[in-house]
Amino acid sequence: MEKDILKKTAEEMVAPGKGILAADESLPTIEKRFDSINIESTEENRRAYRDVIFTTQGIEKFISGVIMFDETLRHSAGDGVPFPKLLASRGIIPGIKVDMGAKELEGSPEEKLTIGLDGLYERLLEYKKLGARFAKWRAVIVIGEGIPTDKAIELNAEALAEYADVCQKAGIVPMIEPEVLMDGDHSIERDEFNKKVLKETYKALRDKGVYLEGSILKPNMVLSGKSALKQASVPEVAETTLRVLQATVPKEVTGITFLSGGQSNELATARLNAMNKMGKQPWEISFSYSRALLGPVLGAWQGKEENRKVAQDAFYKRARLNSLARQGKYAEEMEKE
Ligand code: 5MM
Repeated sequence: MEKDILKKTAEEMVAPGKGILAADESLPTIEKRFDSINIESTEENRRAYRDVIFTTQGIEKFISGVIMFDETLRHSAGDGVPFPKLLASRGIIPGIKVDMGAKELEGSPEEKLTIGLDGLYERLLEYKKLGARFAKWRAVIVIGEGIPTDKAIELNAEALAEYADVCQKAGIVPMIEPEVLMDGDHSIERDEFNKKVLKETYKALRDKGVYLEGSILKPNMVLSGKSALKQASVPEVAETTLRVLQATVPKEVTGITFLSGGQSNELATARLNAMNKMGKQPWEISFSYSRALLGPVLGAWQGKEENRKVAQDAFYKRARLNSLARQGKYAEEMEKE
């Protein structure tokens, strides 16, 4: 295992003031996003959308890496330069989503188990040739009546550990994403599932001998359920999330980059800012947002080339504000600028 390279890449991914863009929507997900603006999910529309995003001038000041879907890693910008090459030439690290989706868990139909371990090593070697230096795998944990079960938590943790180990053997940094969904009406005080998921994940990673310094954690923030009547305040979310992470995430881990998970753009930014204002942590605290960075881009673009500039301005704005939040320097008034 090339530990130095893994550690250096992980550090670059959470370099000061920078975070990750998750542009790795799978085919069904991008179709849903495109449906919301009434455009068809053709291969060219998907390429054109990523072209608008990746060619935004100046984003390299805020974005350290981009997670792509298999198809996107093979696409090129309008001028023929492959996306991974274009990004790398601007100092942005190309990354790839390597899981093959979350499928129904046998014996517990409301729960999910992420698949994609078959042939993973070979796929990683190909992705590496195409320019990828880190790889993401998302496990999905659902809170509900009698769930999550221990089985769902353990099987997903084992799969995450297996994938992370294979990544490191291929010289690729694993970006480990155990997402506890925010769906439901539970109170933020019910943070026991978040703790359990992270505890089991790190137990499995340690058992496998995964080199934690050469890895990144991509967790959810600990929140009140989306439909809970009482929503926790920004400081409550920041405090609870950090408390859960401090109790479960080893200090050797290089960085924590949150997913946005359906939070509004502004809240995802404000909560990240609040955490970064709470003093130094053992790991860097940053972002790896998809919807909270790209929601406004999609709305501005509308599938039309003439909207390229406004769409890029929308992306630049969210990337800049999250970069500030990643340093604890964001303020709500900046939204109006
Ligand atoms: C872009 O969404 C990612 C892939 O999801 P599918 O495999 O279901 O298409 C997802 O893993 C994403 O990278 C993270 O969840 C972060 O996205 P959000 O929108 O939660 O910030």
